[in-house]
Amino acid sequence: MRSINIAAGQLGPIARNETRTEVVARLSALMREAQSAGCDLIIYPELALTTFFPRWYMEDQAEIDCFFEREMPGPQTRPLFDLAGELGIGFCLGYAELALEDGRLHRYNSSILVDKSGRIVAKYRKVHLPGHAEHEPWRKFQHLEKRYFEPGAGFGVVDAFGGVIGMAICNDRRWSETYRVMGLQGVEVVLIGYNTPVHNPPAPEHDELSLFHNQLVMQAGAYQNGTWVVGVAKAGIEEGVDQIGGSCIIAPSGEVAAACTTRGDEIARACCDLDLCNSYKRTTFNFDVHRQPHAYRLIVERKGRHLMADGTAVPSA
Ligand code: CDV
Repeated sequence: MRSINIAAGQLGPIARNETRTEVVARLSALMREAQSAGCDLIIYPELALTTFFPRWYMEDQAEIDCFFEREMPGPQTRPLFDLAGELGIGFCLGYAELALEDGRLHRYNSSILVDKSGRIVAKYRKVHLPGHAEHEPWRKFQHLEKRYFEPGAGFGVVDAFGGVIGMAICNDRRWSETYRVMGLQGVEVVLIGYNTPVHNPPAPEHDELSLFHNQLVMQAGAYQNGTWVVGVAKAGIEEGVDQIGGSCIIAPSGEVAAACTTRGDEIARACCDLDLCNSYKRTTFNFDVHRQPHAYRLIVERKGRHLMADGTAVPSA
């Protein structure tokens, strides 16, 4: 059997004044616990090294950049990589990335996959950046990801830990394309960190469904693509904002195999049988046999006209 023993490494709140060293100590404690439980890999949340700073409007770039990592590993994160190598356990870590590319600084909401020797084997930059770019004082708290980050380029997969692994971050999990693009590349485990407030300022009527929607999208993504999905929260009341927990590991059947029960630092673990993916990939969701890509080009009939996916008119036969 091909399997990966995976831990969802949920974090409770991180205060604004908590140092990287303090946070890395919390991540290390979870890593040790996961390794003693026999895990090969631990997944941490989105932006796991700091508080979720896009909840604040800031103009001072130096203040904003305090939440970003200029190198990975850097002096304060190196101990986590060293510990992974020492314990022989991999990890997936979300953080704010400051990158110098083409002679220009770029800021991304990123996650990396690190193997059991402490080496980075894949990086993902968040594609679906929710929220807004300007200060919206009517909100109880801001969600300024569109101000602080630029979007990443796509959803790749990597051969690692004996399987095909993909990453996504928070809002990405609500989009079926996220899973399908990776599903088309044969993904077997999708790793997702998130920070999701209970309260949704533009649509407060959704608040009581926050946890339900979280599970709904990840369970559907897993089942419809025959893949394991690991969703990991930064949970609890962080700087006055109540964030959902609900970290869980979902099987290719869509069933929850393991789940956290608190909103603090906690691991949930499951032995993920990768061969179980084939039971779905070779039957109900055998893409080569059953998908009809030609039919997906026609998306809507608007005002009596059929439109292509790009909004142009359907060419006449
Ligand atoms: N960090 C996120 O991407 N959060 C979004 C919300 C709620 C704005 C999410 O989809 O969970």
